This record gives sequence, C-alpha cells and structure tokens, in this order.
Amino acid sequence: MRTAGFAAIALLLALSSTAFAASDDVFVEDAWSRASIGTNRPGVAYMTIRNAGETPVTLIGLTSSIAMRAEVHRTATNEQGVSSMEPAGDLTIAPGTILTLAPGGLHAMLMNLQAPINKGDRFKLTLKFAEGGEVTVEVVARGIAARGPRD
Ligand SMILES: [Cu+2]
Repeated sequence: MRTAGFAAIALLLALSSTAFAASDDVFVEDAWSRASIGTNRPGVAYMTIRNAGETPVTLIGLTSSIAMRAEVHRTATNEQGVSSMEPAGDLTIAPGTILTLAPGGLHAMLMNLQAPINKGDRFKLTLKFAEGGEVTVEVVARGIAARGPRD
C-alpha cells in the first residue's frame, strides 16, 4: 500500500516535469491586436504559435487580463458568402509546425472587455496547453484597420 502511494507520487512528478517541457517548446510570435470600438464589441488578437518540440501540443484555452472571457474562434464563409464564427475548440499543433491566427481565419476573441483597447496599448494573453504549462505573451494593439502585426 505504502509502496503504491510512493509510485503514484513519482509518476505525478514525472508527468508534471514532462508537461513543463511541452510548453517550453512553444513559441508565440507577432502577437497583435486591433484598437477596439469601446468595450461593447469584442476585441481580437492574432499571432503565430510554433511547436518547436518533438511531440504534439494542444491549445485548450486562453485568458487575458483585459477580457472576462477569451477563446479561439474560427471564421468560416458559407456558399452565400456570409461569414460567421464559432469556437474553434481544442487545437493540436503537430511537432515542427505553426498554427497561425490571422484575419479571416482563426483568431483570439476577447469578450467582455474590461477597458477599450487603444492603438499602442500592450496587454498580456495566456495560452494554456493540454499537456500542461502556459505561455504568456504580450499583445501589441495596432490601429483599428490594421491587417497585420506591423501595420
Ligand atoms: Cu470571434
């Protein structure tokens, strides 16, 4: 009984150290946002997420200090040319690949903004991974009509 308990603890420690290594392999680049229309409309953020590791990582959630709720959405355009968006769910990033959040596709939706996002603002966004660990990035707000991270 006692031996089994120690074995379980040893396994937990091994799992948590592996999990930390997983998020250490994730690099987020070019994180940017757009100035918001006050706080009545959601904010948005885009970035590239690179898995430089040798195992898949799965993005399962977002948090940000400026929004009550943040989640990854997918924009889709139907046959009639009407765009809509829906929660993208968990997103697995294969080893050596990049997940791109960009206008017209996947994006981080920042809902119930706590303050307007103004051009030049910087705020933190945290990405959570199924394998454990988190990556926090600084998002830079560009102008309201920006199309890319350097606009
Ligand atoms: Cu959205």
